[in-house]
Amino acid sequence: MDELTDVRYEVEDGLAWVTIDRPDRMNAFRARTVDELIACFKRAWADPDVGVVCLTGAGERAFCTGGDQKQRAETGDYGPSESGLFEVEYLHRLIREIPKPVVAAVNGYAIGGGHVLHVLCDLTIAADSARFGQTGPRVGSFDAGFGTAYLARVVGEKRAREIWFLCRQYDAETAERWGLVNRVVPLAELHAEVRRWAGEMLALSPTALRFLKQSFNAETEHLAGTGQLAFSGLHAFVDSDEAREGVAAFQEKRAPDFSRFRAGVSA
Ligand code: S0N
Repeated sequence: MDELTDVRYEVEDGLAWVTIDRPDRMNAFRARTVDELIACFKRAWADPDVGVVCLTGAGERAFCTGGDQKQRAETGDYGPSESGLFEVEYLHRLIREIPKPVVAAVNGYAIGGGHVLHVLCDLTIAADSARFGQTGPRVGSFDAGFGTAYLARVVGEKRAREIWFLCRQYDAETAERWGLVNRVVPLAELHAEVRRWAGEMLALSPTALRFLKQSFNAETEHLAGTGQLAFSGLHAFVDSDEAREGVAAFQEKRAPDFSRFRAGVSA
């Protein structure tokens, strides 16, 4: 990928900053954004000058608000991509597999697919203004792979189910109390705090960190199979009238009405 339009990539003293740069869409991702994020993570993986990667969002309002719902309302998908595939599942794999620590710097809303991205990062440092939550059941989507099962590892089953079943938003203090973030700082100090944490990791053995990351991942690697199943289900679900009601409601700025979909088809 030669030209970056949706993401910025900067390397600063061993730390690669990967910044989703779509503030007019609250840093929501379209297919091109995902392609660019993948290219940036691969670049950081290959670069021997990079020891730590930070994923963040441009501006002060949002880290990432998930899939671009306006694009989805316009075209029924997330727009064109290099391969023809919407590769968000591969992006999830890459955040886990890059053998260097990945820090999420959550500078605002981490919502929907954007929340899943920070959950998958090794560490999360949040601004005190950050807000966290899942919205899939409101807008006609779900991430029933790492987005649910790994989240439950992080915050516990009850809280993970609450996050998905109620689609509430949580403030940074709650997220820290729940173990969803490692540290909360004032927004103005977020960059410096990430720099400090990166500096400590950059002073350590990269090979030891690589083995440690892989050993942490090994415990939950089986969830990749669940994730594949879940994405297959999601691809079928997003074409349904039920999912379309969620997209239309978001676009029309009204509450969705899912009442007609309540009847089950089987036990
Ligand atoms: C972030 C929220 C809570 C902010 O609320 P607030 O402060 O009241 O601001 P708003 O006025 O709502 O927003 C300001 C402007 O930003 C636009 N905007 C916000 N989020 C998005 C978005 N995700 N996509 C596009 N535009 C967005 C608003 O529309 C508004 O614009 P204007 O000023 O023009 O009206 C609130 O905005 C919110 O709840 N946002 C939606 C969050 C959301 O539901 N995200 C999507 C969740 N789902 C996913 O991410 C799953 C996608 C996926 O991973 C997938 C994977 C594989 C296969 C398929 C899928 C799939 O879903 O299809």
